[in-house]
Amino acid sequence: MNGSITFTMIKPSAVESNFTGPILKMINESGFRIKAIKLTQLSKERAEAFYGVHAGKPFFDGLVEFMSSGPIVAVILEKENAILDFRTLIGSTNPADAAPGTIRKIFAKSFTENAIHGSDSDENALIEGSFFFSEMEQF
Ligand code: IDP
Ligand code: MG
Repeated sequence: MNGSITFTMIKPSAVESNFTGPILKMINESGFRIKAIKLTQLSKERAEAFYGVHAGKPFFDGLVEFMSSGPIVAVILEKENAILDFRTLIGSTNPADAAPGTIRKIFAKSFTENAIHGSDSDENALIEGSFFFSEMEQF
């Protein structure tokens, strides 16, 4: 888990609230370099596939509904120790538990609408990045 690449999505509520710029600024100022970026929207089917590991959990339907409700910004990021440093920068999944100064603490609306995604392993960064970027294998 000490590779130099991670994948993130700025989630629909944060894009809708015009937080894309401020969030990317925090990411850059924390030492991450943008390798690829795109504004796009997930269909319900693609949101279900992306979050397939959570299928059947009580929050799954609401998560899929939310994640397909509007545009997201998908980003490949590079930094030494990318996975763990990025998870630290975004904070806990539940923004109520997120540390002060973290992206989720500052920009989240709720547990589900928690502003941003971050990959949890090198393996998942590759899978998730490839979900949006055909050139992922090059990074
Ligand atoms: P992560 O995004 O911090 O890796 P995961 O457990 O992988 O957290 O969950 C994926 C996403 O599903 C979360 O970011 C959040 O949007 C949503 N989620 C997870 N657990 C809950 C919950 O208990 N209630 C509501 N939404 C949840
Ligand atoms: Mg996760």
